[in-house]
Amino acid sequence: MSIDYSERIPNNVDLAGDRRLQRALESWQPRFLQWWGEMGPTLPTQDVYLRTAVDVGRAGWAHFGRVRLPDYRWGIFLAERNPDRRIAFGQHKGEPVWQQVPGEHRASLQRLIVVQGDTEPASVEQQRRLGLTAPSLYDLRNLFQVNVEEGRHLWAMVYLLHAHFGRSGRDEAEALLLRNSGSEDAPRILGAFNEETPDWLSFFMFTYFTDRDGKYQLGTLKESAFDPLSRTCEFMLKEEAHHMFVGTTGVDRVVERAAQLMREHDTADIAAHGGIPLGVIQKYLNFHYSVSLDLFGGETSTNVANYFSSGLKGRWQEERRGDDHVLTEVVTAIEQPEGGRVVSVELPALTALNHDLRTAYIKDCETGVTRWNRILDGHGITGYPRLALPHVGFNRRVGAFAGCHVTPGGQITDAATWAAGRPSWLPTPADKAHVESLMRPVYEPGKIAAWLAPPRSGINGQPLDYEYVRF
Ligand code: BYC
Repeated sequence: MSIDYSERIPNNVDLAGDRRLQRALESWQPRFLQWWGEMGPTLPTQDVYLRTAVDVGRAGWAHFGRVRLPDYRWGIFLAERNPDRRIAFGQHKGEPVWQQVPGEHRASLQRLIVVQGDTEPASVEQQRRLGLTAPSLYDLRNLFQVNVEEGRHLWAMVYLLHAHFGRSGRDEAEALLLRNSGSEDAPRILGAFNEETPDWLSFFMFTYFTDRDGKYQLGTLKESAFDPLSRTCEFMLKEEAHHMFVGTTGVDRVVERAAQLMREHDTADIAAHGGIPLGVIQKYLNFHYSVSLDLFGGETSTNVANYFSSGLKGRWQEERRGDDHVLTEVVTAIEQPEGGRVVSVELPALTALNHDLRTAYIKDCETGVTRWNRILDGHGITGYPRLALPHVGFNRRVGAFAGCHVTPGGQITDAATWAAGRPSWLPTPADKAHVESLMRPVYEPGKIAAWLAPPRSGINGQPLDYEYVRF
């Protein structure tokens, strides 16, 4: 079903056919816009070259054009319904998927939707000041594209809450606008979404590592037996791909510029030459990767076992897996700290599903590191340590390694050794101050800040010197 843009709330769910729901969402809409005005991007602009979803089908779903940010058409878009879709896993495997929420799963499903929904506006809040220091109009436009789509992902979850969870769903939808990233009194639910994103290196790392958690979590919710959740996540995943592109190519460009400066000046200490040294890039990577690993929850979790068995949340690429999709008889190995060492233990696969998802995520993260190191190779950089993912136990607050002092190499140490190593492993105040000192806005079409390389190509076939944002 194509998207109806003549409606106040663009949608492909026949909102006009359900007046009560339409009215409820129309009364949430001004509150969303107020939140966007107060907590969204702070940089005033005239218009931005953005893509807007026009269809949910495979081909040609996006339209590009200049849009005033507050006029962006946030709406409700679900992927096409497959009338034959059946539950792929758990106790209900083989049964038709649910169009309504079964009473016994109401609380759990609502919780999952609220947690997912909470991250979307949180990221907009974290990124709200970045426009003030954008390294180019191209980057500024990408930031705003990410922001409006995260806003739309909030709409996606709010639709589910309003349409399927009655009064408590409406209350939760309201609360999604009341919690704020980093707030003392009402913080966002998950840790990584209360961290700051104060500079563009953090933004690129966030969109590489934290948006990638989003990809994997949405991938598991796409498998859900609750069909409206599955369909909405399927469409969100299409939008999400661009966010990760921003992260991957953003870090590419920082690494590339670092390599150029290292060659030019024959030193790794390129801070004085306006670059970000590889050691600092590694520390930012360590930080964003470790807080993103926390987003997978504990390695062992009865919550996740229940979600899986009851059909609420599947595994990454569930249907491509060769096992029985029920997992009651299956065991798996996980790493955990024991007596000062990291050991491997066997556990029921069902309770280790967060670990299963995290394993797929880590493999995906490694592709970025390989590609950044290839950029260094391409510039003939030798004699310096390559970028690497730290050990899963490093800097963790959630799961088996929480409270342990693990080095990036995977050694368990004591608090004093860890504290002494910390400045070499995580960004120091001096590192942050240096990165901050490079954050000066470049708003001239075609111009790029000197701390990163230009992108390989423009957006939607436009040239690099296109005026992606007008003031
Ligand atoms: N911080 O059994 P456990 C994205 C809670 S990112 C604080 O180990 P479980 C995006 C947990 O809720 C994707 N609390 O974990 C990216 C539980 O509390 P209750 C977001 C945490 O339940 C960039 C307790 O600790 N989507 O989309 O198996 C930009 C025990 O936990 C944390 C989702 O996460 C934490 N890090 O799984 C924009 C999907 N971790 O219930 C967007 C929905 C755990 O005992 N969420 N806790 O009170 C879920 O699937 C699960 O809630 C989790 C945790 C994966 C988060």
